[in-house]
Amino acid sequence: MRALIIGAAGFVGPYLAKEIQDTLKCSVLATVLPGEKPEIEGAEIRPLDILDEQALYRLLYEERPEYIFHLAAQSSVALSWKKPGLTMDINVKGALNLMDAVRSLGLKTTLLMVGSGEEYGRIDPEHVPIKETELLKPGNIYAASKMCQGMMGAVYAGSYGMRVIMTRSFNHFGPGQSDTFVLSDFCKQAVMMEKGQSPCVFRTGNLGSKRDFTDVRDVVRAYLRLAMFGRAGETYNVGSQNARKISDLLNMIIEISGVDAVVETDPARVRPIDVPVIEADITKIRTETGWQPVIPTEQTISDTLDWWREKL
Ligand code: A2R
Repeated sequence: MRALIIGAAGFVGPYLAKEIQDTLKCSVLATVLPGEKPEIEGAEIRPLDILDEQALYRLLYEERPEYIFHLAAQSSVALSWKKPGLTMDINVKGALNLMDAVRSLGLKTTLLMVGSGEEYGRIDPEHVPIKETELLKPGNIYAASKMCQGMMGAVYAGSYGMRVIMTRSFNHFGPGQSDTFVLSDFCKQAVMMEKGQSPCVFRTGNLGSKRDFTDVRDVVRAYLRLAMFGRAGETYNVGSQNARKISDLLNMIIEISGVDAVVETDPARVRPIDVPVIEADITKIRTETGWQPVIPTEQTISDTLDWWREKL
């Protein structure tokens, strides 16, 4: 048996590769963008740009994987404001290329398409925690691109009988995440202060919004449960169902790291439109697959701080 991870050089890929090996006990083929050189333990690595339709088709023709996990994306909301065309190309056209290659080859594959909690956009506070049946009102280009991916996944599953399963993954974090994501950025800033590499000032964006954060190691366990037990054509929230204010999480980071610092707003970190509360209702994934997150936020913060301590 063979599992394929597309876009494995990012944050989630190495964790997912390990989880697949532990759970499915099968070999993992991991694609990375040409030029990327990640360390992915136990996985065979191949270069692939998902916008190269022929290369994608050739890879699937040769490998015929039983499972495909689609992670490749332009995954930054901030960058999606600056590069909307690129975001749409990678997240929409890339996803379409993948599903259509699977269709045209007639592969009997389970295809997990990773979407985002951002797809829900501005939610009426009375509708929080958000169920999968909620109307999607994406508030940024990244969210719109992921919504398109999910809609295409439902069409491919419904019209061609393909086993396509979609996630709406809420914020995840942990060791190894880029500092373009808020909690990793705060952890990095704390460690720079510890090491005397920067003044004791946290530079922050919108601290008032509430977000639903899950440890990346819990997130990849959810992806495996969904690949094994999810229903074709269905979309599942992956989150904690426990939204927390970014300011509270910053305070937790300050407390765990022990740095003595002041907090200042940095206009460059403030998003043009921010959604006040995002929180997942995870009843569907919990009842259908038995998954729920188990790693406490304090643990994730502590591990992420340690990771930055080693890296910086
Ligand atoms: O943008 P880069 O250089 O970091 O490369 C990303 C890669 N990627 C691509 N892979 C193949 N063909 C492309 N045209 C292409 N463009 C970008 O996908 C990166 O190595 C990988 C995605 O990893 P991250 O951005 O670190 O996302 P993460 O946190 O691993 O999340 C996985 C999925 C994404 O679909 C997110 O939108 C979603 O979970 O939350």
